Amino acid sequence: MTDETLRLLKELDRKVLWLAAWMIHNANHLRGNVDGLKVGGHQASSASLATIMTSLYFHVLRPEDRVAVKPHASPIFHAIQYLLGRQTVDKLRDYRGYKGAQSYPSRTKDADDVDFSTGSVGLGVAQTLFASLTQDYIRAHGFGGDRPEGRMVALVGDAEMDEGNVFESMLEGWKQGLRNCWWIIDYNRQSLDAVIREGLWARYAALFRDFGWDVVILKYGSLLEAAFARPGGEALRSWIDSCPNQLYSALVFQGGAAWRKRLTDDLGADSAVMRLIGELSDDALAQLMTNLAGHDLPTLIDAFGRIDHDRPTCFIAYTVKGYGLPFAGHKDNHAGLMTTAQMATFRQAMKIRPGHEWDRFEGLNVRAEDLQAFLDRIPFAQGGPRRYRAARIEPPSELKLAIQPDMSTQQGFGALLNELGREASAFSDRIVTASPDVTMSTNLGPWVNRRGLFAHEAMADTFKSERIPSTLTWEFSPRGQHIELGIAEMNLFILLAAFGLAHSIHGERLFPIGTLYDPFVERGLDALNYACYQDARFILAGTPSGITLSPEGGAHQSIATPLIGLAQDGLAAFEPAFVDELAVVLAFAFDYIQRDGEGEPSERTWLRDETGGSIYLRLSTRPIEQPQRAMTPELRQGIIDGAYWMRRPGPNCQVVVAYTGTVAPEAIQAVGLMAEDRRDVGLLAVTSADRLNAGWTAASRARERGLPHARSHIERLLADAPPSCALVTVLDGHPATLAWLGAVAGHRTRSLGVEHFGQTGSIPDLYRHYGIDANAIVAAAQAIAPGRPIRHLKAL
Ligand SMILES: Cc1ncc(C[n+]2csc(CCOP(=O)(O)OP(=O)(O)O)c2C)c(N)n1
Ligand SMILES: [Mg+2]
Repeated sequence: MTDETLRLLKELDRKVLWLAAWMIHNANHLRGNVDGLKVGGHQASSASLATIMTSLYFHVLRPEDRVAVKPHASPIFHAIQYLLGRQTVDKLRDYRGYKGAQSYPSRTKDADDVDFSTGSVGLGVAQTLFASLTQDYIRAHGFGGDRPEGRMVALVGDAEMDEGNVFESMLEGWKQGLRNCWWIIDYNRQSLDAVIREGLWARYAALFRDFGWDVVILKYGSLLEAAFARPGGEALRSWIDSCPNQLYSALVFQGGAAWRKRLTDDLGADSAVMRLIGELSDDALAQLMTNLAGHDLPTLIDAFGRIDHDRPTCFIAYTVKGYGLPFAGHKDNHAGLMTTAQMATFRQAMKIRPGHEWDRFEGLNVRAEDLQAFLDRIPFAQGGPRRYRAARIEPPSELKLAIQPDMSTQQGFGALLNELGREASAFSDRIVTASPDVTMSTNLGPWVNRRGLFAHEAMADTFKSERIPSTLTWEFSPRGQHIELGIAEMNLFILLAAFGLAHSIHGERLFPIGTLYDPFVERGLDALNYACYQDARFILAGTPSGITLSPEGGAHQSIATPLIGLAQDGLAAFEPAFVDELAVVLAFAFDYIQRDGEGEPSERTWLRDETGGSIYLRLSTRPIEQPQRAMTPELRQGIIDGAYWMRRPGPNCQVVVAYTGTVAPEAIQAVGLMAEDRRDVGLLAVTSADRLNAGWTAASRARERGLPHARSHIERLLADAPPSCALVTVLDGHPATLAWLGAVAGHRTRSLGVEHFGQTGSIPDLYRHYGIDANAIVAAAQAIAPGRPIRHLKAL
């Protein structure tokens, strides 16, 4: 690096710090005074990463690299993009406001090319690891062409390292032969609440080395290193090395005079040290003592430049939280905001004239043309758009399958994938499956037997070569299409986020399918939410589910997941009862996850189907009798839209039973039992409470906004049921999932489902115990649809 480059980078470093601080100040003190928008901190957290990010974006990063920025360094990220001409001043002015630059970097909501969203700490870190795996997968399958390999970089807060998912991902990275991944830990020794424990860096270093990472410790900057080389320097170094984090932070906050007093108290007898610090003014002494590597451009650039291998690398970079700002080092500085008076002093130091706060080159000791020419030349700015678009890959319009008389949806799912694995096609070659140690027990076995497991290096199945009979071939190769994961469900969801963004981040479309036991959706829920927030595209199968998994035991039952399916944005949830429905839904899913239109909601369903999203299938291991029927276009459409009449209610209908999923036999049986005593009973098959609800909500809103004819699918269906009839809903899940159906057309409603769980037993035992069997459905109908006693209702 030339002196001129260093000079320009130093200017940029100051500028980035200024802009970030001003954005926050503007949002809080200026705009906040007008619109009452009081914001939290971020100034201190941002300042601690300013120099590291300056060195990366303006010098080290190449166009193919991708970065997850620590959530609270969002202002620094936006300031850098602004200087690069990739962010508008209006968005900076509206930082944290409506449609302004986001508080935490967001792929979907920010306009300045965020690579990975962050916010829920720990997830973005792991995402870089799985993005690197995605990159390797794409190359190994020969999809990526000759696109250069990028490094997947995470800027990690030291307190983020407390999140278990970070360690879970490291273990997985080790198993998968992780490459091209850099994690830079912002070791400011402060979390949100306090100063962290002593010596954590050594724990981290040992851990990373154990997992095969290169570890680079960046402790002191060039000023301190130069001082250490002078007489008295060694004593100074050992004093800092043994200085507790709390004391160091306190002295940083107190400044030069406090440093001098403390050093004189401790090292006063050492005349060389006293001479060394005696030469310095208080300000210069404070500058020296806080010259940690994370704030020293030459040290950082040298360290990053030395990495000449593709092994995963962890940099532990010592920093000061709030560096360069008045509350630097103070343990309470997380939400710290500079006062107007402090800002005025800072402005002066930065040479910013009032009214010119947002000017890109204001206050710099360099000519605007020179800086612009430099910015135009930096490696990061040389590539084209950072977001790719991958062409749509035509999925089969129909998935064919020989349906047996009795089948479970989980069996059907395995069989459908088996069919897809049978023949190579441009489509099926892009499917990639993953499962956290439940590949077999979620029925992915036949698919894996056909397509094999993915690994950098081929590895044979010894059981096979030893001719030991086994139903599963466990053979790894770079062409394999299944990724074996350890049990950690968070890893599954972060993997789905990474593979599900392959079209946008790596320019290659993949169809990721993840399977897990349904209750463990909750184990990975934040990561699932994170994947959806980034608009990753994948298919998730939760199976088995509910209390229907019966003897598997109470600990494995899932009650709340249908509500998760209903509420999770970006995820269309289906719970088919029959395998022919599942085949329709899966074919739709392969299309839906590729959509990225912007259009208006459909006039037919009021669903925002053009935008697409991910798909969640809640499946079951319970074999049930399959209907013998032809798949008509109308039935197909109903399944996709979320419901269809299994038995249309007659004009004098007194009761409608609406069911979801594997309790179909109970619902069908209940309708039969009531037939003699209630007229024209209707049976509504609900394949997606989520899509029905979304359409209904959107159509209601459309009417309120002046489109009186807007009608959703469920409104049209329930128009067939007379207002006087009663509605009984039932599913193996929380009853609230379908309870809202009563509000659609004002039907009296009783909702059956599972609110308490934990009991082991057979399916009949449990359905009776929790009140979702045929008898319970009939009893509910009798209670809310008065009439003569229903003869077949057994005394409960
Ligand atoms: C999962 C999650 N839990 C809690 C928070 C709230 N939170 C935001 S930042 C933070 C800690 C910040 O410490 P660190 O990562 O060291 O960053 P620093 O502020 O020191 O730069 C916490 C607890 C969060 N964003 N995400
Ligand atoms: Mg910290």
